[in-house]
Amino acid sequence: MPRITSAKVIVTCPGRNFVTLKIETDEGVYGLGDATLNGRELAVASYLADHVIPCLIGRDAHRIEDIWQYLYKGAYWRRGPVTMSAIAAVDMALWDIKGKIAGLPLYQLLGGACREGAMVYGHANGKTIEETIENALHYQQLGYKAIRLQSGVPGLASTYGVSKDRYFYEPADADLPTENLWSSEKYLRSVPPLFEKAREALGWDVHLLHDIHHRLTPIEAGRLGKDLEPYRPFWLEDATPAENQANFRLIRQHTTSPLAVGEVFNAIWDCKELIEEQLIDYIRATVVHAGGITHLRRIASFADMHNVRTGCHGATDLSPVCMAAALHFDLSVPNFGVQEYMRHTEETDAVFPHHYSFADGMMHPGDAPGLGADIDEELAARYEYKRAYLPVNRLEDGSMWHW
Ligand code: KDG
Ligand code: MG
Repeated sequence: MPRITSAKVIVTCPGRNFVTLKIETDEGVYGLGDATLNGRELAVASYLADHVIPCLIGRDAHRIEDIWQYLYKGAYWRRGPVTMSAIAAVDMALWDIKGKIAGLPLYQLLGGACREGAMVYGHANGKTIEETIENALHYQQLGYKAIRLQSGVPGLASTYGVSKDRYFYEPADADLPTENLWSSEKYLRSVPPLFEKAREALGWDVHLLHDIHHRLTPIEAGRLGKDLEPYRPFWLEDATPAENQANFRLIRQHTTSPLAVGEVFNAIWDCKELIEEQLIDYIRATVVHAGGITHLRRIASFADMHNVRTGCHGATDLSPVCMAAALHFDLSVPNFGVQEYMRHTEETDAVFPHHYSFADGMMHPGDAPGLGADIDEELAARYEYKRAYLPVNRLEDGSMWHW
């Protein structure tokens, strides 16, 4: 039995902050887990170092489900992004250890591959529709079969998803939250022409996606969904905040555009009605923010019963360790839909060497034992934590809005 002898939290900032858990065993095998929670990194680092690691020492690293239940039920205080990201990091690291000891890539332990690779979507964006389409054509040339389109909104100085750097979008951009101005009316006028022109330029053999980033009311989202129906979007993401899951009932009544939601979800309870009532088509929960491989598989099985497919969040704030875990998950779940792939910078990839690869619009986690992702601790130590916040939104009258 591999006993956990020590564990530590590594915080590094190769261009952006990442929190990584490393668990060591008496068999000389270690495992890694991503614990990054964008803009709240140190809260998870402390939760792990101060409250979780002391409970891990001496435990049998093979007892993944039992340790998951221990950390979830045993804390008394359940759910929430901090708790669930910490549990996720432990879970990922334990699966990594199990895979390494078995000498098998994680997807083999999860039942083996049900597909040759995971279809990923890339991010095309630009200040204008023309720029976005030019960027999308580039992704199409690279072989992407699915492309997310985000464009600047005329009359608004900035908006979610439109990057200063065309290929690497980093929203957590300042030491204190940047204040942005938002107008749903202006935004709603800007999206249908983007999709119309994108279909003209890119044709119909590519999936087109769009992220609303929680900014519309349900009835506005219903209207946008209807307006976009002629262009057959693959999905509309995070149409409205989902704390009240009934919001999606209203959207569903008005449009057949497929709906995706859940990158901020932490537990199966966050999507119980959404899935049970078939109010969504894709669930976006991720390995790192939704309790690890163990819990995400539970969500995926529940979703499968209700014709909901997976579409894991894969922005740059999810480290390459999480990306590797997501790809093993994607390869092994029957109801996989698509995987987001925002690409990390070279600096980040150097700190986290990994075995996953991209070819022809698909990704594969590789066949190295465990997750197939590592951390270069010496290099990581050169990048000190740098406080960085996500922006906030205000409406034109000054009141706070969803970012
Ligand atoms: O940390 C927040 C980002 O991951 C998020 O804004 C990115 O919405 C996002 C997406 O779909 O990638
Ligand atoms: Mg999103």
